Formats: sequence, structure tokens, C-alpha cells
Amino acid sequence: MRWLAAVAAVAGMLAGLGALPQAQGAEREFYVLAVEPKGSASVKKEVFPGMRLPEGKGFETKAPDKAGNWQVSAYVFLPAQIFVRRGDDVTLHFVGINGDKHTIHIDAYKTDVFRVTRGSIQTIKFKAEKAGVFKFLCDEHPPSMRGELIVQGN
Ligand SMILES: [Cu+2]
Repeated sequence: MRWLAAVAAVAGMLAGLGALPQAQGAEREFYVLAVEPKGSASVKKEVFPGMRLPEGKGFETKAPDKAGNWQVSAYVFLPAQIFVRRGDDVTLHFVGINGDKHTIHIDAYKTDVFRVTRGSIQTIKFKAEKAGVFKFLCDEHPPSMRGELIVQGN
């Protein structure tokens, strides 16, 4: 009966694969948020690390103020990885949540820049004709504000 359990496990895995996104040529739509998560603490509870984070405006550290409160933040895309299949019709809505502006471009698919401001949406549509991993970057907030468009297929 052990073989029956193995067959059932494989069948379950195959059924799970069937739940993956549909065939090529599907319409795929994503909202990509420009956000700035923040962490804060007081030196009374946590020592200020004083460590230098990577250069660029993507990261910001505020040293303890008079009350001993300090803060760290980073600009990021949420989500930062987008998976589609070659042949899919892709719609990306970039939405400005934090930060006054973000100047963005996508390798291979949207090489001319576009700007997202707080409270606005820039919509990009394209057919994912080329497989590979393509970066999308914000010029104002390196190195943290970057993402990957991953186009699967041959
Ligand atoms: Cu940015």
C-alpha cells in the first residue's frame, strides 16, 4: 500500500501544477506599489546601530534625536518580483504611495523612463515576447528600489 500513497502524492503534485497560471497568452495584471517601510526605536530599548547602510537615497537612517528616538527606512517596490510567461499580455500599474516621485524604467520592455508621483498611477502594457530576467529600477532611490520582471519560457 506504500506505492498507493506514493502515487497519490504524485497525483496531488500534478494537480497542484494544474493550478499554476494558465497557458501562454494570458492576461496578467499587477499593482506595484512604491513604498517606504520604516522602523523606529528608542535608545532606551535598542542601541542605535550606527552602521552605514549602502550608499544612495534608497536607505535612510536618522540618528537618535534629543529624546533618543532613531529611525531606519528603505524605498522598495511591492512586489519586487513579478513572474509571467512568455507570450502573456502584461499590465503593470505603478502606484506612488511614499516619496514625492520615482523615475522608473524596465530593461528591454520599457526602456524610456516614466515618473510616478505620490497618489498617482502609471500603467504600462506590453506583450512579454522575450524570456529572461529584466530589472526595473527607480533612479531616485538606489540601491534598494529595484525589482525583477521574470518572463518564463523559451
Ligand atoms: Cu523611488
